[in-house]
Amino acid sequence: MSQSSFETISIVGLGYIGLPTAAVFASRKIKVIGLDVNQHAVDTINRGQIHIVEPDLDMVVHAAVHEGYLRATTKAEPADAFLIAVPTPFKEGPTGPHHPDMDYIESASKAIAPVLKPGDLVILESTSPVGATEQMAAWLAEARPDLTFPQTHGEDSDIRVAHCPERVLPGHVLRELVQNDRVIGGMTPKCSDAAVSLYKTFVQGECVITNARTAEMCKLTENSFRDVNIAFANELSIICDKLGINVWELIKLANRHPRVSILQPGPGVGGHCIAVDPWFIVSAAPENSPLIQSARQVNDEKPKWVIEKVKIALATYLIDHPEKRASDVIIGCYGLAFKPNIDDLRESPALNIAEQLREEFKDNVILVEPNIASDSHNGVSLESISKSLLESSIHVLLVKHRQFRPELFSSINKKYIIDSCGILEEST
Ligand code: SAJ
Repeated sequence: MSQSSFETISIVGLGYIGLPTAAVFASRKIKVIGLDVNQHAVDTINRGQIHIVEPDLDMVVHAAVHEGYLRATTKAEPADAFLIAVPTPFKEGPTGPHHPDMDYIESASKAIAPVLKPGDLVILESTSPVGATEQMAAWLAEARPDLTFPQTHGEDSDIRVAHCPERVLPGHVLRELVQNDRVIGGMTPKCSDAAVSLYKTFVQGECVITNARTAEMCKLTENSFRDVNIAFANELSIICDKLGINVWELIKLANRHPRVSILQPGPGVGGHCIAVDPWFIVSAAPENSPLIQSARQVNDEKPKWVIEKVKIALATYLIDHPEKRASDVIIGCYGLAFKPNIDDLRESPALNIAEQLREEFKDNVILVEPNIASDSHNGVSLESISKSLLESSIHVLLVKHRQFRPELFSSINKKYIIDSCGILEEST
């Protein structure tokens, strides 16, 4: 299939992945119809604006809408290729609380099924459990018995189906969409070829072909690898604290070995990917994934450890200042986002720690998040860095935002600083 076979592309799910992908296709002068259940998102996009935060995306969407290449709707319309980029969270299920939730993929499949026609390509981009692409194809086939699908008709099917997982890093989405290699898992070789020709309209990286199940597992493996590596760093940070060793220096030294590359400890692992995707492997093979499960546990428990450190620092402060009572002591929390230099609070361990501290110490906990424009979060006012430096006695460093320069904290006694993310280690 040549590039020109795709005159119209429909992107289903206009979130953190779908919207940038829609905008990039549209910037290549391909007609893109964005489909989303969220009327507010659809209206915002049709005004040429965006409802999510991602550098430079506003410009690209604005141009795409005003040049007439991108349009959003809540009702499916015919297209030559459909790209599904909806969330895959977890829910309570037979394997426990972390069972993959396929409801959004099912609704998306049922939404596009009525408008499919012979020759169309359907791609699942959402991070998915192994077998999800076959399941999606089964839902499509059930809804459209008049069309043939790869699971029954192989290379001769009317509809081609593939899994091509997204792998872009929030904050760098527009660059990574174009430059990253893509894993293309077609249900048949013809499905893969069709998907490659679609992505080649803008992907400069290599499009590497495999089958759908391997592509699904590949995406889960990438995020699990990162989770396990971060868990190792987090475990080391707790061990080093006990042994009086600076973990940041230790990791820097160990990483000088040509075959060692340890990631950085932090207050825990957040976001909607690394803390979720490993569970899709666990729920498929609970008996065979002790390492992946332990990593999840280590990372999920890190906030608790940070809170314990805050309480120890508070106790030390009160011993050092017998004239004060706990109710006099202000605790400053620096950073709420799930990682540095973004405003995204989803599954953020920093936010979780700050909220738990507020529950216990109420208004004595002040929050600083320079990346959030609003002056409050959930009714709690957000303070400036300078106010917190002035008023707080305990300083909890939670996110290594560029605004939290190490020298700001240089005159504060280290006993009263909990540096969970290595801000004080300039060159880490
Ligand atoms: N973190 C650490 N230490 C580190 C690196 C990260 O504690 O050394 C923490 C962060 O602070 C954050 C969490 O891990 O809380 C996740 O952040 P991240 O930057 O590692 O990843 P995400 O969730 O923003 O994006 C990941 C990426 N996956 C990989 O790098 C393997 C991205 O490429 C994927 O597309 C994305 O997940 C996704 O959508 O799945």
